[in-house]
Amino acid sequence: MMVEDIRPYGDHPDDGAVQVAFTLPLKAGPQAAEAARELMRQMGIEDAQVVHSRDLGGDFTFFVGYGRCRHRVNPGALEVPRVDLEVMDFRAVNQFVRERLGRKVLLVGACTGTDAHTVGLDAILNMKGFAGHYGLERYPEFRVINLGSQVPNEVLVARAVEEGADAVLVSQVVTMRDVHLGNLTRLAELLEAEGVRDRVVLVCGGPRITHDLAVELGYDAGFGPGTTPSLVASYIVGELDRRRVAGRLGEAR
Ligand code: B12
Repeated sequence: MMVEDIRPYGDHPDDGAVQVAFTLPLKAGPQAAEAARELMRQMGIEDAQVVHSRDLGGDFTFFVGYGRCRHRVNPGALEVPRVDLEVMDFRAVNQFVRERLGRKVLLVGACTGTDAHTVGLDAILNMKGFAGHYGLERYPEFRVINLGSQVPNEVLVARAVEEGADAVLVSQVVTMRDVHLGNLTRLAELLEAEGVRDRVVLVCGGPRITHDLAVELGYDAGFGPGTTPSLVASYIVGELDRRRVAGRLGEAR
């Protein structure tokens, strides 16, 4: 179905109904509420109403607003940055590794820097998996080393080098003050400095990670919300195979 120029849906189709939430650096009161409404109007929201506000103390007020969004979007005209591949299931990935790579694949993962949010990385790596997909530890053709939380980049790189990792998987959930950008960049640079960047498939993930951002930071791929272990497994083994084939072609020349 070709969808064009849609608006949000609330009460009835195309009514544009939206809810927004934000905090203003203002003392709670009528002046602050009017500032919130004006801001919503400037966002393109008509019939802007403040339906909830709370004094956060320290001259900050939190607002929830409702209104009708004037803007429209044509989803068909958008280019979606993502890892584009055919996702194989558990059985197919293991078979692919046996037939195409002929050896076990070694994965080293960590939440790096100060980040202690392990749930996302564990969803991908832990045996029990996520959203009905087995985690990568369950794959007989993978060996997984999960270093856990708050791992310094240096420790992750040292372990990846020591073990001869095929892939390094990094999770970054906290993005306050763009801490993830510095962390991820330093890891890529460190692998480069150790001369192993080209020898590993380097992937990162987290709720605010996009594939485009990851590539921009020097990664092979980035995975955002809703990522399944099967997608990550399919990407890694596919990438290892592409590199294997490219290497073989190189030798033949
Ligand atoms: C649980 C949680 C915690 C737990 C973490 C426990 C643990 N062991 O992980 C605890 C209580 C410790 C915690 C602490 C903090 N938290 Co917290 N936390 C959350 C919460 C509620 C859920 C996160 C979660 O588990 N999501 C579920 C997983 C499955 O989703 P996911 O991480 O997106 O993972 C998926 C994908 O992103 C992807 N993925 C993720 N990683 C990777 C890695 C790879 C390699 C790949 C391929 C894919 C991948 O695949 C996963 C599956 O699809 C979120 C809010 C929210 N609702 O999201 C806040 C949140 C992340 N926390 C936040 C904050 C601020 C903190 C603290 C700083 C609070 C404080 N002031 O102390 C501390 C920081 C601690 C630290 N040093 O990191 C903020 C971050 C804001 C920001 N933008 O940076 C959030 C968004 C809450 C908020 N709205 O303010 N937190």
